[in-house]
Amino acid sequence: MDITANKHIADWVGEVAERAKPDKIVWIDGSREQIEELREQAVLGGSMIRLNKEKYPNCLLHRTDPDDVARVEDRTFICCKNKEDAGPTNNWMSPDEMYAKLYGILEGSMRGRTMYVIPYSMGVIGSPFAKYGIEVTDSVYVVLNMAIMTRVGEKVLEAIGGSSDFIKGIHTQGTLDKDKKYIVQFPEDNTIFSVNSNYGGNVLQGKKCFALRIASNLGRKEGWMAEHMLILGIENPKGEIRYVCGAFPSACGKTNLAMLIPPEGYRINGWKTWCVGDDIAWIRPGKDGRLWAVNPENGFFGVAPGTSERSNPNAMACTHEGTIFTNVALDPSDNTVWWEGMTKNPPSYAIDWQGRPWTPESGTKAAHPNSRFTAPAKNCPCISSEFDNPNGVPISAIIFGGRRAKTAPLVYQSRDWNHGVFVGSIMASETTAAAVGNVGVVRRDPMAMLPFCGYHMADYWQHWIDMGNKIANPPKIFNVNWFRTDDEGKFIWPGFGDNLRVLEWILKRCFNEVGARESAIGYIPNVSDINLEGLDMDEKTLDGLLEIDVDLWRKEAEDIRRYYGMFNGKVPKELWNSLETLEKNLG
Ligand code: GTP
Ligand code: SPV
Ligand code: MN
Repeated sequence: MDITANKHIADWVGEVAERAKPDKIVWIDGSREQIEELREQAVLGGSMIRLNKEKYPNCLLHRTDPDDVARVEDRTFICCKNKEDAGPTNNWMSPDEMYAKLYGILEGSMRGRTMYVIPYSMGVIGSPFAKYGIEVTDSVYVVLNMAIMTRVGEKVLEAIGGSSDFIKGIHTQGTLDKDKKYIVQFPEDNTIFSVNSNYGGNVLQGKKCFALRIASNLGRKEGWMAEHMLILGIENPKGEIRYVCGAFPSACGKTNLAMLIPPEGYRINGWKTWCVGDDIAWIRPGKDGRLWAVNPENGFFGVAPGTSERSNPNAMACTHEGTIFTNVALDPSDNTVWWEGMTKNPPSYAIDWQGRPWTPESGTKAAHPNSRFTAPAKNCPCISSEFDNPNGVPISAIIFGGRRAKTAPLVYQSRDWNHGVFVGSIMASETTAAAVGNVGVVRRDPMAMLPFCGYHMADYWQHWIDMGNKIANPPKIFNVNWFRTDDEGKFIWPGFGDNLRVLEWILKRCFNEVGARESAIGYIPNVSDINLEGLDMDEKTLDGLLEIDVDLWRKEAEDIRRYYGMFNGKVPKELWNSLETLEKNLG
């Protein structure tokens, strides 16, 4: 491939190499042979383990440094000229200061190593949604994961042509020193730096760094939206396929909903589900006045623990070929993988995610709670036939959701688009192992974008309001909560496949096929309108799941008022209006 054809790319790669001083530069051409060779090299070099060739053909296991297992939100920065533009929810440093720091870390960091240059596309190459990037990295792990998660290689260079319109990304593993770890977005320069990490969302830059933090800035400028959302097609017995997007915070059920299998009663009647995406949606207004969405990724970087033949057989099927596992346990008896929740009975002996001997009596987790699989989207048995459609799919509903033990009901519908934006802006959820820090603490995570919005959060809400004004047929906006608990702390709603019962109501609402009750927070289903057939749940329990505790919601409204106060008077008036309506409704 002609690597010097684009002077902007060649000059920039040369400049990075001059600083990082790698022994060798390798351009990723996207060929099967090159990827195979790098996989073999990783296995021979000891950084990856090849799994059972019959049960897991072409699958590898990787273990990260024990201190480098998740996204690091306190080390993630948005570096734009004015601090105000990053807003109160992002870490900020001036670009000059940050570049100086990063170039200091980059200097000579690849000595003795190979620098890989990965041209990649987010979205189908050539699609009106597609955006291109070049990530240079000294990590084979990054190359092999990016080759699954994105479309890589020569075709991307061809699409970029002579243009300077590509996102520059630099990654060096460095020393993995926790205190010198930086994940940095420079939205004004379309540049990304990840240093001293070699984990998932920190370093697979196409994902959170580009497709959300940088892309949210591009979307704001260009009139589209970059969202932390799954995309799911739901086919009813008449053969109509309707699409929904769902924004749930990290490790709160996007992958599971995106691959759900209808309950038996639904399957018999002809219901089917089609996965378009499990983590990120790029959304644009179409000529028909609807919103259209694509999944810019090409694979799944899914949470392993809890994934089983029972909870998510589609995800299990995804992982049986060409998959990279990160920080799961190894069952050495047959060289296969295991994680908590995969099977009822754990293996009697395993090698844990840190490479140590493990037994069920060890009292520790065999797999890290944020262990993941990187699987090609094409492996998914229910992958949508629209997956590669360059124009995406039309969206009927947007669904927000999170982990709330009490406050949020199973489902409710916003009164209109602006009220829906309010519902998204007040999302709160218990934190999970997807990011380093406390787990199980409720925090506000607007639109599931708290860690991913690349500019001022209140400007982002304004962008949502503006988008609503631009589209004639906006999707209806809902909120769901699969995670309400009983007095013993157990989930009341069965979740997973049974979530289709709620989706059915949501879609009926979108097409005016069912009524609803008005409540203080929005429209709530009539209990008889959620299909409980084949489910071991009575209407009284369902009624409890739909209950709105006025005292809790009054406290919630107070907290929202406090929360909005953080944004320096920039919260859109439409959202204040919704808050006032809520307060009034609660009395
Ligand atoms: P990221 O990839 O981090 O953005 O996460 P995600 O939103 O795709 O989360 P995922 O679907 O992987 O779910 C994470 C965890 O939530 C797993 O432990 C699942 O078992 C659990 N989970 C998912 N859906 C449900 C549900 O409907 N009910 C319950 N109780 N748990 C669920
Ligand atoms: C998330 O944390 O939301 C993920 C995993 O999807 S990571 O790619 O590590 O960000
Ligand atoms: Mn995610």
